[in-house]
Amino acid sequence: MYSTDLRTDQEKKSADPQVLDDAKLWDTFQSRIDNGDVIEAKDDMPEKYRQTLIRQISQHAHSEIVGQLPEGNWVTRAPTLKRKLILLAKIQDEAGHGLYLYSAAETLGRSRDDMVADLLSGKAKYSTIFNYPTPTWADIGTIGWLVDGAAVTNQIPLCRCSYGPYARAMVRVCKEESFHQRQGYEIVTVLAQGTLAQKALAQDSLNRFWWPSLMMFGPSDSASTHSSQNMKWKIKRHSNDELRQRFVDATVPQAEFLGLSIPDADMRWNEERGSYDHGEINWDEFWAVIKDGGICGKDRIRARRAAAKDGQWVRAAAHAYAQKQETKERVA
Ligand code: FAQ
Repeated sequence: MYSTDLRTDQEKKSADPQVLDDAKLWDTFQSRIDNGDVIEAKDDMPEKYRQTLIRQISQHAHSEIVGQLPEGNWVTRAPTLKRKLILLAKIQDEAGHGLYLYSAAETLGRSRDDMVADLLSGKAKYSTIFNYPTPTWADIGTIGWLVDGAAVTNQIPLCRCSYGPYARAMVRVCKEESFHQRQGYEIVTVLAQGTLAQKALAQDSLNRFWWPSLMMFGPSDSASTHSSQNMKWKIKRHSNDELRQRFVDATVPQAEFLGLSIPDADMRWNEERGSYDHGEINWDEFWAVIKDGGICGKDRIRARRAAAKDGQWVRAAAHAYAQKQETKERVA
């Protein structure tokens, strides 16, 4: 795996996976998947499998990177030094997740520079959740509790994804996201058990983040374009609606324990299904945030463009250093 694209042309060439397009080879590939084989970077794979992984892994990486911004908004205003340290460490973890994920995607033959260029040009997607604002400290608790909670529900099955480099990256990511979820729930617990004003802050944040968190699992199964093929390839192990339901069932009792109300008048326990029924998600809002960036989309991209520009000299220095080392090694 490569953390930055510092490979020589020869190395890049040898890392390119073989592409499978012939029908017979597709069958062979599918048999490997059905057998539970793990696909590695240099294995033969259908071009569509490779492209779909680049799409999903790079979107996931962009989400981790853009996902630092709503929380970064609170680093200078965290209520105590301890909270500031925890928040800084969490944000740093998200940067690390982005790094593993870009590295995993690079094993499929797309450079990190190209993936980042797609993000900065607005071509690539990232999770809609990060286009919602974080105006109060309670939002930092809610992001940990709900956003990391939804992320970990979605990502635990990805630890068994058929593509090895992605699956392995997910193991560590999930451990860290679980910890993030608990730190967020602890922030919300302190607020919910605090003064009436603090509890109101926690409730207001839950009201704003509940529905966008449910949207993190993607469109309903009937509208999901990739689910069926991706489940066949064992990239996805469960459908969007299955994972969303799992998240709802785990989270509603957590809200009840805190004395907070889920902002859904139709939420009720369904004895027969052994699950909660929930109200209809506003899919118009979901697609509008994807298309237009919602409240914060323009700011998020502006911030990432500024970071790319300000960090250009660091990348140039790293390249120059790598080239110098390579020349030294060739001479030695
Ligand atoms: N936002 O056919 P499907 C995190 C797009 S990480 C934007 O169902 P698929 C950590 C989808 O790309 C959060 N777009 O797609 C953190 C597709 O568009 P395309 C990110 C979305 O891939 C926490 C179209 O809709 N996690 O939170 C969204 O089978 C706290 C049709 O959808 C991952 O990326 C959305 N919510 O299933 C960081 C996990 N949903 O490409 C900081 C890995 C769908 O055809 C702080 N990804 N779309 O133009 C996945 O599991 C899947 O890609 C899904 C979507 C489940 C997200």
